[in-house]
Amino acid sequence: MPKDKFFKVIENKVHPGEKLVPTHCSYCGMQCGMNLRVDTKSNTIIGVEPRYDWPVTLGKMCPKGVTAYQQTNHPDRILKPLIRDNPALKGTKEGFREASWDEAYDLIARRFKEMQAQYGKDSLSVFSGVSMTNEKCYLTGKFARVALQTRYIDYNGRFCMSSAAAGFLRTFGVDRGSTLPWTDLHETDCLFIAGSNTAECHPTSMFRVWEVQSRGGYLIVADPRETPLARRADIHLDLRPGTDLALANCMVNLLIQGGYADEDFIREHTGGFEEMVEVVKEFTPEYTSEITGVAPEKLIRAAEIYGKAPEAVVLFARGIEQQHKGADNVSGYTNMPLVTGKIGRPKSGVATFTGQGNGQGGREHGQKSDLLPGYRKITNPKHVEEVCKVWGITPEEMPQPGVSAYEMFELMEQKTIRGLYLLCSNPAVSAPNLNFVRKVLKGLDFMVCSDMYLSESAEFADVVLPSVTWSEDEGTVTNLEGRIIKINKAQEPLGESKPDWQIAVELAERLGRGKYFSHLKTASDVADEFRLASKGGYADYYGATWDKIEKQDGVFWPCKDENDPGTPHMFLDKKFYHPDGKAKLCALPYRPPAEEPDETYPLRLTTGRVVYHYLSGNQTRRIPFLLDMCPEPYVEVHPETAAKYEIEHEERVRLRTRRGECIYKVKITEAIRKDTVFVPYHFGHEDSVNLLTIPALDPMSRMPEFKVCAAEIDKLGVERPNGQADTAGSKKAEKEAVHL
Ligand SMILES: Nc1nc2c(c(=O)[nH]1)N[C@H]1C(S)=C(S)[C@@H](COP(=O)(O)OP(=O)(O)OC[C@H]3O[C@@H](n4cnc5c(=O)[nH]c(N)nc54)[C@H](O)[C@@H]3O)O[C@H]1N2
Ligand SMILES: Nc1nc2c(c(=O)[nH]1)N[C@H]1C(S)=C(S)[C@@H](COP(=O)(O)OP(=O)(O)OC[C@H]3O[C@@H](n4cnc5c(=O)[nH]c(N)nc54)[C@H](O)[C@@H]3O)O[C@H]1N2
Ligand code: SF4
Ligand SMILES: [Mo]
Repeated sequence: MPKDKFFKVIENKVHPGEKLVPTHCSYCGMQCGMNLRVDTKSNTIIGVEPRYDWPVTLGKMCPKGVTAYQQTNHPDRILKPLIRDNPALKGTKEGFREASWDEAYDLIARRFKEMQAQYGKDSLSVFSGVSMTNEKCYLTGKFARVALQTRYIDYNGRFCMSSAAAGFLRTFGVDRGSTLPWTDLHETDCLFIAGSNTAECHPTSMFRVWEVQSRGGYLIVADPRETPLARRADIHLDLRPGTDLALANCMVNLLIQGGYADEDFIREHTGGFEEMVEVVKEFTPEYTSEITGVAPEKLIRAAEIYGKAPEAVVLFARGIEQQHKGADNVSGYTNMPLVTGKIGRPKSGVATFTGQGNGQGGREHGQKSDLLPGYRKITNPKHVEEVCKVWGITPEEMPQPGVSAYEMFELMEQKTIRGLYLLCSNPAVSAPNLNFVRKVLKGLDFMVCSDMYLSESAEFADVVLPSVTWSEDEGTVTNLEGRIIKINKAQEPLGESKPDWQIAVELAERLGRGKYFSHLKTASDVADEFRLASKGGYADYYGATWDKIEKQDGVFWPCKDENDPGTPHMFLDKKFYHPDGKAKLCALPYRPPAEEPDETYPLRLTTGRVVYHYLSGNQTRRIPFLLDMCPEPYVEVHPETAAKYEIEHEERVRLRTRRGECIYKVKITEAIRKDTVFVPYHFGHEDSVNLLTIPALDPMSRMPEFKVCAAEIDKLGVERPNGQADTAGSKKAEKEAVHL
């Protein structure tokens, strides 16, 4: 890849007694380049330096990145397997004892075999995550299908990227999160960003955003909150949560009305235009303003800016995707570049901000209930046959498709699923409707959790297995551009912790399925089999060898063989992946959120992130600097709304929905709509906002509607609507007094 204008050669200084191990951050999809500083005497990680030579992030990191190294030798690491003999203590931190790997494996194998003998193969389930390398994600899928022989596997990307995936698949026939490399972004003329808190969630993209404006280009932001990104925008479309589809349809309508449609492109490279026009034509600025609450003039101006820009990129993130019409929102916004022909060339296109470090690769290779490696479908006999050849099983042995992440919890309640192997995810904090999810986790016959720290979910486990951190293993991940990059090992695993691929191999042996796994002795062995398994799928990684990744600063998929340099820009030949080679313009009638405000619950609750914490917070709440900066959750309330409720800044209030209630400190801010409140979701136990969220699932992507439900605020100390006296606030105060 050519280097861009920001690239400067700055040599990293290596201090005596140290070496630098080039790698990438453990957290978000930006995958900033970093060098871990390793003390050569003790061979331990002691710090971090930015990697100025990494072309995507050029030495930039955020507060999480600069402290990420503190995870590795953290005193909270689990150093040996833990077993809990007394199931009555499930749901607490109590009752665990340290055990040997042999004892843990024997217990797991015995219980898994007993359960499958009694209730069938599908009584076991796997729930995984994508903070793992491609190799681990791949092997987790194989472990479920070949070692456990169960249909029930799904993963935390279902709560993250599944709407983007479903929307892109429908529109393009392929799901690569970005059609262009990030090194193009600052050279475009207009960024249209919807539902992304970029400055806090992908902070190292911001220098490219600012560069667009410095060059005279435009920034349009659609978000109910005035985030740091929205504050700098030329136009802030401050819509009501859950109304994006109306806004997207309006943009497309105005682009067509304004004469910005590219008729040749539409005719030659898309299908569905007429049907789409039938739907979008209703979305006049006035009608759309009624639904979204955004002033008509702003809508008109936004469409004009996007329409006039010679090059433009549409970007979005979970704000539009975590809705029960998330996939429609994705296809709706993706209609914009398709109608205007601003796609399939450098500096123009569409991208989603991939969330987790390996949110892209982790969804392509078989952790999803219906997918096999290389983005193959488990329902397609040809695909199944291709993968069976690599795995050495027969197509009859391949399990059927399972169900999505939240639906697995529903099957646990029904006792269809009785056992769980959980790795790399913390659903006791991050799943919606937690009163239900925690109850079903507690009710499982047997649960194993692999994590490097005792997470809130591990508290429900019978056996906890100590995994390594990202810095103690090697492999590849795929960043938000679709660029496959290399994570390097900087330190030997702490204590007796092991990488998840090794745990899968050893456990498969105990389950009597060793012959399918025992040849995998190193991470690189897994990589070789993984590349082969992806070969011929459309997410083809076969040519992305570790050597090539190092030489080329990463390899963009698809990369079919050793001579293929990979594919930084998608659709340069204007060929989309549907059988007719065309992209689909989608006709998407508007529908409101699953739960609209009413008299009892008059506010819209939306949830999301802050810069200092990562996801369930199980990693970042252990880092002193990050916890100091953001020690607890809060609820953002507009000053006028606060006045109406007679509540003050920093006062504790009860926030409740039809599913539960939480006590939060109030943060009064002008940066939110009057009809909306916001809570960051990174906190556990009684502080988890997911006690309140609604499990309304998108019919296509099965994504829960984390971004909108109806809520009400109660002032504490006043009588509750049901007439009972209020005690929750004083309990919290008591707890605080003890802390002090
Ligand atoms: N600091 C930090 N960075 C992270 C993460 C983290 O936990 N912390 N997690 C990573 C992961 S896995 C992910 S998925 C990404 C998430 O990255 P983002 O999607 O950017 O983060 P969120 O805070 O979930 O939501 C983004 C924005 O959506 C807005 N929003 C809420 N409802 C709506 C709506 O109905 N419509 C629109 N248009 N906007 C709405 C919110 O106000 C918020 O500003 O971040 C990644 N980066
Ligand atoms: N209300 C609300 N809820 C949300 C969201 C929201 O915006 N609002 N966002 C959703 C999104 S986008 C996401 S991505 C999910 C994320 O939800 P989770 O999957 O719960 O996210 P993490 O906190 O990353 O959980 C990963 C766990 O695995 C551990 N871990 C890290 N690396 C490894 C490894 O290599 N091996 C093993 N075995 N363990 C490891 C970590 O310590 C941590 O406990 O949350 C979703 N939930
Ligand atoms: S922006 Fe993301 S990848 Fe970069 S340092 Fe921060 S958390 Fe890590
Ligand atoms: Mo995510």
